[in-house]
Amino acid sequence: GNEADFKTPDQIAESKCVEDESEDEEIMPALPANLKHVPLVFEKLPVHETIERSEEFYKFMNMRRTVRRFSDESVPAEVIYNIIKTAGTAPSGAHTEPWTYVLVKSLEIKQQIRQIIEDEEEINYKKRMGKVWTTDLKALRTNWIKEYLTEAPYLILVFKQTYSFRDDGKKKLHYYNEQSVSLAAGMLLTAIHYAGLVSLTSTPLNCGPALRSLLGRPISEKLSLLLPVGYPAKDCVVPDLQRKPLEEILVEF
Ligand code: IYR
Repeated sequence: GNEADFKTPDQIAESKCVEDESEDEEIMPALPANLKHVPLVFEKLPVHETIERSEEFYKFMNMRRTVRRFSDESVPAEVIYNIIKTAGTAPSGAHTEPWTYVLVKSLEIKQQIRQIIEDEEEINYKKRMGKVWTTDLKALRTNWIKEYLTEAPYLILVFKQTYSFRDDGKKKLHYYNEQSVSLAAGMLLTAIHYAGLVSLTSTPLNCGPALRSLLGRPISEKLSLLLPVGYPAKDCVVPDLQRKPLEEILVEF
């Protein structure tokens, strides 16, 4: 995610202005203009229940930890499908749903992914990241050896669709695709945790194009995240990190 690919709808409209005006054809909306609006399905909770739920959910979410050592114990595929369906409920710009989840269960593909990532990460750690970055990371005890890429029963690769094509072959713009995919990834992590599984939010540096080709994804898609999903290894440890208290993350007026 960089600032450079962030454009407001106005900026996108402006950059397309010239071609749109010269083409004297009718603009087809991405969603039907006569799309029906239906009553919201909403159940109002008693306020005490809202308070209880918010507190319980916070306590539950505060137990989520990033895990780097996985067991090879299998997980039913339907669990992963439900998790990915949950991610698919995220809001998106103009309901473009700009995400593709590539699910890898095949050991052979996992090994190829691991090879690509370890080769790049070795260069990252030794050359690209630099002294400050590697020093900042020391406490997390990470390195370029990524056993989880072949140990975890599943890898989910989250691709951000920067655009797609409509049925009529015209390019479909994916507004706010960066934010939409990030929101969906948060819901994915939440669903993984709620299902009783663990994950690691990895962002393999410099591996996007090679992984995209390996998995046969189009050029319009960029790799956002790679998440191993499964159970933690028996002797798994996590760094004893503390989260910022509310006072440090909240500013109220
Ligand atoms: N991508 C590398 C390095 C890394 C970077 C950050 I920032 C982390 O929070 C953790 C790791 C890796 O996966 O090892």
